[in-house]
Amino acid sequence: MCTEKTFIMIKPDGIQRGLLGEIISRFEKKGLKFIALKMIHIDKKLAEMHYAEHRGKTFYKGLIEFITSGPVVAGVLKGENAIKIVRKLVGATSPDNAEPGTIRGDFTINTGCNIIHASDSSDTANREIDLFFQKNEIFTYNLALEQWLGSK
Ligand code: IDP
Ligand code: MG
Repeated sequence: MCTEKTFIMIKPDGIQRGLLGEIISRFEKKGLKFIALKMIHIDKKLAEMHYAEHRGKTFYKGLIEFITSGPVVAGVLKGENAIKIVRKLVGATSPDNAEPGTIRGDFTINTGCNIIHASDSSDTANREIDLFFQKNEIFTYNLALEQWLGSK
Protein backbone atom coordinates (compact mmCIF):
# COMPACT_ATOMS: atom_id res chain seq x y z
CA MET A 1 0.00 0.00 0.00
CA CYS A 2 1.25 3.44 -0.88
CA THR A 3 -0.52 6.56 0.35
CA GLU A 4 0.11 9.34 -2.13
CA LYS A 5 -0.77 12.98 -2.71
CA THR A 6 -1.65 14.23 -6.15
CA PHE A 7 -2.57 17.53 -7.76
CA ILE A 8 -5.67 18.23 -9.83
CA MET A 9 -6.85 21.38 -11.57
CA ILE A 10 -10.30 21.92 -13.05
CA LYS A 11 -9.59 24.07 -16.10
CA PRO A 12 -11.53 27.22 -17.15
CA ASP A 13 -13.88 25.18 -19.37
CA GLY A 14 -14.83 22.91 -16.45
CA ILE A 15 -15.93 25.97 -14.50
CA GLN A 16 -17.64 27.64 -17.49
CA ARG A 17 -19.64 24.48 -18.10
CA GLY A 18 -20.80 24.12 -14.50
CA LEU A 19 -18.95 20.85 -13.92
CA LEU A 20 -17.15 21.75 -10.68
CA GLY A 21 -19.50 19.85 -8.38
CA GLU A 22 -19.69 16.84 -10.68
CA ILE A 23 -15.91 16.51 -10.90
CA ILE A 24 -15.23 17.07 -7.20
CA SER A 25 -17.96 14.60 -6.38
CA ARG A 26 -16.41 11.85 -8.51
CA PHE A 27 -13.15 12.05 -6.54
CA GLU A 28 -14.96 12.10 -3.20
CA LYS A 29 -17.18 9.15 -4.11
CA LYS A 30 -14.16 7.13 -5.17
CA GLY A 31 -12.80 7.52 -1.63
CA LEU A 32 -10.05 10.06 -2.21
CA LYS A 33 -9.62 12.78 0.40
CA PHE A 34 -9.32 16.47 -0.53
CA ILE A 35 -6.60 18.01 1.64
CA ALA A 36 -6.50 21.33 -0.28
CA LEU A 37 -8.88 23.14 -2.63
CA LYS A 38 -9.01 26.69 -4.00
CA MET A 39 -10.11 28.84 -6.94
CA ILE A 40 -7.41 30.94 -8.57
CA HIS A 41 -6.83 32.86 -11.79
CA ILE A 42 -3.43 31.67 -12.99
CA ASP A 43 -1.04 34.30 -14.37
CA LYS A 44 1.19 33.69 -17.38
CA LYS A 45 4.29 33.04 -15.26
CA LEU A 46 2.65 30.29 -13.20
CA ALA A 47 1.08 28.78 -16.34
CA GLU A 48 4.50 28.63 -18.04
CA MET A 49 6.08 26.98 -15.00
CA HIS A 50 3.25 24.46 -14.72
CA TYR A 51 3.39 23.52 -18.42
CA ALA A 52 7.18 23.90 -18.87
CA GLU A 53 7.51 20.37 -20.32
CA HIS A 54 5.33 21.42 -23.28
CA ARG A 55 7.27 24.58 -24.22
CA GLY A 56 7.98 24.59 -27.96
CA LYS A 57 5.11 22.26 -28.91
CA THR A 58 2.55 23.41 -31.47
CA PHE A 59 -0.25 23.65 -28.91
CA TYR A 60 1.82 25.40 -26.20
CA LYS A 61 0.80 29.02 -26.92
CA GLY A 62 -2.90 28.14 -27.06
CA LEU A 63 -2.58 26.06 -23.91
CA ILE A 64 -1.07 28.98 -21.95
CA GLU A 65 -3.70 31.39 -23.30
CA PHE A 66 -6.52 29.02 -22.44
CA ILE A 67 -5.39 28.12 -18.92
CA THR A 68 -5.01 31.84 -18.06
CA SER A 69 -8.35 32.83 -19.67
CA GLY A 70 -10.44 32.45 -16.51
CA PRO A 71 -10.37 31.01 -13.00
CA VAL A 72 -9.45 27.39 -12.32
CA VAL A 73 -9.99 25.22 -9.25
CA ALA A 74 -6.84 23.57 -7.93
CA GLY A 75 -6.82 20.76 -5.41
CA VAL A 76 -4.69 18.18 -3.64
CA LEU A 77 -6.04 14.67 -3.20
CA LYS A 78 -4.69 12.02 -0.86
CA GLY A 79 -5.23 8.28 -0.82
CA GLU A 80 -3.80 4.87 -1.64
CA ASN A 81 -2.19 4.96 -5.10
CA ALA A 82 -3.87 8.35 -5.60
CA ILE A 83 -1.72 9.38 -8.58
CA LYS A 84 -2.63 6.43 -10.80
CA ILE A 85 -6.23 6.25 -9.62
CA VAL A 86 -6.86 9.95 -10.31
CA ARG A 87 -5.35 9.66 -13.81
CA LYS A 88 -7.69 6.72 -14.46
CA LEU A 89 -10.72 8.68 -13.28
CA VAL A 90 -9.65 11.63 -15.48
CA GLY A 91 -9.16 9.55 -18.64
CA ALA A 92 -6.91 9.85 -21.67
CA THR A 93 -5.65 13.23 -22.90
CA SER A 94 -7.39 12.97 -26.24
CA PRO A 95 -11.18 12.75 -25.86
CA ASP A 96 -11.44 10.26 -28.71
CA ASN A 97 -9.32 7.88 -26.60
CA ALA A 98 -10.91 8.76 -23.25
CA GLU A 99 -13.22 5.93 -22.21
CA PRO A 100 -16.86 6.60 -21.27
CA GLY A 101 -17.07 6.63 -17.49
CA THR A 102 -13.97 8.81 -17.17
CA ILE A 103 -14.29 12.57 -16.65
CA ARG A 104 -12.83 13.42 -20.05
CA GLY A 105 -14.64 10.52 -21.72
CA ASP A 106 -17.99 11.72 -20.39
CA PHE A 107 -17.67 15.47 -20.83
CA THR A 108 -15.21 16.47 -23.56
CA ILE A 109 -14.76 16.23 -27.31
CA ASN A 110 -11.70 18.48 -27.67
CA THR A 111 -8.07 17.88 -26.65
CA GLY A 112 -7.38 21.53 -25.84
CA CYS A 113 -10.55 21.99 -23.79
CA ASN A 114 -10.39 18.77 -21.79
CA ILE A 115 -11.65 20.30 -18.52
CA ILE A 116 -9.15 18.82 -16.06
CA HIS A 117 -5.45 18.36 -15.33
CA ALA A 118 -3.97 15.68 -13.07
CA SER A 119 -0.36 14.91 -12.14
CA ASP A 120 1.14 11.97 -14.00
CA SER A 121 3.88 10.86 -11.55
CA SER A 122 5.13 11.30 -8.01
CA ASP A 123 7.78 13.86 -9.05
CA THR A 124 5.21 15.84 -11.05
CA ALA A 125 2.71 15.74 -8.18
CA ASN A 126 5.27 17.12 -5.69
CA ARG A 127 6.35 19.84 -8.10
CA GLU A 128 2.80 20.89 -8.95
CA ILE A 129 1.58 20.87 -5.33
CA ASP A 130 4.52 23.13 -4.40
CA LEU A 131 3.79 25.44 -7.35
CA PHE A 132 0.15 26.00 -6.45
CA PHE A 133 -0.07 25.67 -2.67
CA GLN A 134 1.59 27.14 0.39
CA LYS A 135 2.21 24.67 3.22
CA ASN A 136 -0.53 26.30 5.34
CA GLU A 137 -3.11 25.72 2.58
CA ILE A 138 -2.73 21.94 2.87
CA PHE A 139 -4.67 20.32 5.69
CA THR A 140 -4.17 17.27 7.88
CA TYR A 141 -7.30 15.57 9.17
CA ASN A 142 -8.41 12.00 9.70
CA LEU A 143 -11.44 10.19 8.39
CA ALA A 144 -12.90 7.57 10.73
CA LEU A 145 -12.63 4.88 8.06
CA GLU A 146 -8.88 5.34 7.61
CA GLN A 147 -7.97 3.23 10.64
CA TRP A 148 -9.63 0.26 8.94
CA LEU A 149 -8.08 1.00 5.57
CA GLY A 150 -4.65 1.26 7.18
CA SER A 151 -4.07 4.59 5.47
CA LYS A 152 -3.49 7.98 7.08
P1 IDP B 1 -2.42 15.43 -19.82
O1 IDP B 1 -3.20 16.66 -19.45
O2 IDP B 1 -3.34 14.25 -20.08
O3 IDP B 1 -1.31 15.09 -18.85
P2 IDP B 1 -0.36 16.37 -21.65
O4 IDP B 1 0.20 15.58 -22.79
O5 IDP B 1 0.51 16.57 -20.46
O6 IDP B 1 -1.75 15.70 -21.25
O7 IDP B 1 -0.80 17.78 -22.24
C1 IDP B 1 -1.13 18.84 -21.37
C2 IDP B 1 -2.37 19.52 -21.92
O8 IDP B 1 -2.04 20.14 -23.17
C3 IDP B 1 -3.53 18.59 -22.25
O9 IDP B 1 -4.34 18.29 -21.14
C4 IDP B 1 -4.28 19.39 -23.31
O10 IDP B 1 -5.09 20.39 -22.69
C5 IDP B 1 -3.14 20.07 -24.04
N1 IDP B 1 -2.75 19.31 -25.24
C6 IDP B 1 -1.99 18.20 -25.29
N2 IDP B 1 -1.85 17.76 -26.55
C7 IDP B 1 -2.55 18.61 -27.32
C8 IDP B 1 -2.81 18.69 -28.74
O11 IDP B 1 -2.35 17.88 -29.53
N3 IDP B 1 -3.61 19.73 -29.16
C9 IDP B 1 -4.13 20.65 -28.31
N4 IDP B 1 -3.91 20.61 -26.98
C10 IDP B 1 -3.14 19.61 -26.49
MG1 MG C 1 0.48 16.04 -18.47
